Amino acid sequence: MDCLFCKIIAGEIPSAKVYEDEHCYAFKDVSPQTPSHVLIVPKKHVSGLNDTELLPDDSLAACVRAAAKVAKQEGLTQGYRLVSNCGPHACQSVQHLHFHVLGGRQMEGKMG
Ligand code: DGP
Repeated sequence: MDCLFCKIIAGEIPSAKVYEDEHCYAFKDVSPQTPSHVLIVPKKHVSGLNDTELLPDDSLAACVRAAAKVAKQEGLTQGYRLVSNCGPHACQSVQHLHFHVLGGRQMEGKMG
C-alpha cells in the first residue's frame, strides 16, 4: 500500500520518533504549527476517524493514551490539544488515521 505514514512506521522514510509501543508510533510533524507538534498514528493502517471500526479497540485506546505520554515527554505542563482531521472540510491530507498533539504556547479559545 502506498501510504506515507505506513512507510514512516516501517522506517522506509525517516522520522523523529517521540514515542512507540506495540500499537502506535509518534513522531514530530515535518511542518510544525506549534512549538511542539507531534503526530500519533496506529501501526495498523486505517484511513481516518470514519474507519475506526476497522481498528482494534486497544489500538485506538493506545493512540489516545499516548497523547499524555507524548505531552509529558515534550514538557507540555501547561496543556495541549489533541486533534484528528477527518475528510476534506477538516483538511485531512494524509489518509492514515493520525492525531496531532499540539502545544508549547497559549492557543486561542476558538477552534474552528
Ligand atoms: P493532516 O492535515 O491532518 O492530514 O496532517 C498531516 C500532517 O502530516 C501535516 O501536519 C504534515 C505532516 N506530514 C506530511 N508529510 C510528512 C512527512 O513526510 N513526515 C512528517 N514527519 N510529517 C509529515
